[in-house]
Amino acid sequence: MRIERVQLRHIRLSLVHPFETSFGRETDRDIIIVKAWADGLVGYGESASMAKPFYNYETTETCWHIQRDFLVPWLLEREITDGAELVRLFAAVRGHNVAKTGLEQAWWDLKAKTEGQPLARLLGGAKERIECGVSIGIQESVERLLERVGFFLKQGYRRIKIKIKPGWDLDVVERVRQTYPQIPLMLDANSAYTLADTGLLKALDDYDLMMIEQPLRYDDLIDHAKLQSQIKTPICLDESITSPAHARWAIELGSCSIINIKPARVGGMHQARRIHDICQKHDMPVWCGGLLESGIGRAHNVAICSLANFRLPADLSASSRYYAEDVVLPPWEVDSEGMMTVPSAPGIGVEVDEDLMDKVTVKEQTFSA
Ligand code: OSB
Ligand code: MG
Repeated sequence: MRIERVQLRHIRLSLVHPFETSFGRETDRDIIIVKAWADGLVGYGESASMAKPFYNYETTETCWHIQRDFLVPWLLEREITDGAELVRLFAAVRGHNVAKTGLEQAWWDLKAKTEGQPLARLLGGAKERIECGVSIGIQESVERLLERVGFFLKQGYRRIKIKIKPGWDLDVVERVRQTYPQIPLMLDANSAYTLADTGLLKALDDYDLMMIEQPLRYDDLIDHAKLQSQIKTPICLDESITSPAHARWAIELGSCSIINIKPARVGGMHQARRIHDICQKHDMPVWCGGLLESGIGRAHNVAICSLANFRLPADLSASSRYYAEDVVLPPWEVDSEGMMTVPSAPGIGVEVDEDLMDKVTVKEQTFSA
């Protein structure tokens, strides 16, 4: 397949609720939607960038720069026949995985549409429905958090994830467990702790947590291994796993018991699938995290979730949980059993609302071969 034309669009969507983590508070999302043309078909991908370099070092601006000045010209120069080839082509740029992902996903959507197959099936996924969880940011009070938890449970979500940080941790978990003794519950620290906090992290063992996500440094594998040997709660890595090699290192070192795979963090669908395969071989469960994607990035996340070793509920919530209006039609829904349906139409399986896209566009540029 030869991509003839690529359009980058920086769009801005307002979040229905501000999203607060240990690294800051977001009120809107600045992301880049990639549209690519080949053989009369159109494919879409998403660079789920952040405006600020706090989750990782990329920003919407760095994504634009890396795409415009390096990745797009390379992509338009040649025919790409498989996903591995595209990863190799982009490998000359070190890192910048979020920038790579938008283009890589647009290629995968086009490839699936060319073959008349749903993307999930092209990737080798068999599941028809995906288990959904919800990630709840830091709130202004514990009462408000309990209310939010109740609200999402009533909608059917199968697992609750709570963001923590020093000062918003043990007491909060205690209160949530008092109110909801049985729910599948997990925490995400986004790197807010160090080994000096081992005592506090050990105390969390009493709360029957499914896992604690990324307690220590964003780039660490060694201290996480030391911590995992001292606590019972399974450690799940997010930020630390940016490539298949990192997944292998984490498994060899014992840095975690579970891996959160976000296509955007690892450079796209091919790398996400490789990490899935490595973990599957070592019997390590994975699940799909999110970066508050628009409906386009969410479609790619749904497709990857259909692979067998995605064994735990995803951070995949309904469009309305994030945005008043999503850029896809139909919007993503979660049913009363907390499940999302994998689309059966070719490619990502949802239409893009181009009128809405026009309304939320901050900047756009089109490139031709
Ligand atoms: O650490 O998983 C994270 C959102 C932005 C940045 C980092 C994270 C998150 C989430 C939200 O937890 C997951 C979602 O998209 O629902
Ligand atoms: Mg996380």
